[in-house]
Amino acid sequence: MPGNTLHQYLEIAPEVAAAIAAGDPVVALESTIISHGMPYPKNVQTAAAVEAAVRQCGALPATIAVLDGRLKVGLSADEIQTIGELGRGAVKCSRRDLPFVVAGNKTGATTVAATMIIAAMAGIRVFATGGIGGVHRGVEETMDVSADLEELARTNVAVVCAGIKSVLDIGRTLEYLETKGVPVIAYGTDSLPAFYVPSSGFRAEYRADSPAEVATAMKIKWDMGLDGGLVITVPIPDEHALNKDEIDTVIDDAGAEMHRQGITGKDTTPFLLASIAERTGGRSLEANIQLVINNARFASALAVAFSDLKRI
Ligand code: PSU
Ligand code: MN
Repeated sequence: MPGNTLHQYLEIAPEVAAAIAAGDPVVALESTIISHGMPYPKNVQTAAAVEAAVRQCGALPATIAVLDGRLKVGLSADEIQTIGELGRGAVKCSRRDLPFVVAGNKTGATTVAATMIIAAMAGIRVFATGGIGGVHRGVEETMDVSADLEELARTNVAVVCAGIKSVLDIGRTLEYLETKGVPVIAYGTDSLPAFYVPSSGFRAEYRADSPAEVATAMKIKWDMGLDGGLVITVPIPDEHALNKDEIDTVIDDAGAEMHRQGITGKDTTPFLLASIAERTGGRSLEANIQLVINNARFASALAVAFSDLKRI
């Protein structure tokens, strides 16, 4: 691929490149969750645990970031350590940021949107994370709609997450995804999961009970030329879930504090995650870690099923 203008900025780790070329299962992982989503050193430990879970489940992990201006697919342990130590010192890169971070030879962590872009460039179709961005509460005032949703509308990657977090406006996020033609699938449940809690109370439009079912829908969608992503929501395991009423109160308080401090734009999600972790004495962070590992396991099974389908 070198020489191709699209790919001259891309650097794929040899092990990952070989797996992609062979059609073997690969799972993309984002890096903003490491730099901005969790504190050091738990962020680095979690990233390692997530990669290990992917390998255990028969797929190859490919954590994605921008390092010194290079779009990197498949970070080494040292590179993950760098992103983890940088924390909020890394540029949080979404679609709009990529050209400038690359042009400036900077180091940036990729959001769901930017990770999807780079995964698709590399030929990876399955991506695991904790939560996606969405329509924020108070959108009538702020117009804060995550670029993740627009990316899901256009880029062919299946994103496995733990549902829509209630720091967001869940109903409006679902409306937006419907308008943009993005399927939202709940795994093994009829109710849409809501990140820290297994159920949001919103009905999921599509339910799947096996990775193969989701893989088939992915293949058919893209065979038909229906570009864009899919959101597969996996409920947090009961033993790691938080209490719904408690977390709702905490989220309300964190949101109110954010308004008092005048925090807006790309700082919103990191502020809310940190504030919620503080207000729950770290229990939300523990839940977050567990749900990401759980998502990575499902995503690996999905990557295996999708890879099997392509071989038929
Ligand atoms: N949700 C989480 N943890 C995270 C994020 C979202 O529970 O770390 C990160 C992801 O990288 C996501 C980004 O793509 O926040 C969304 O940011 P924004 O709302 O600024 O688009
Ligand atoms: Mn935003």
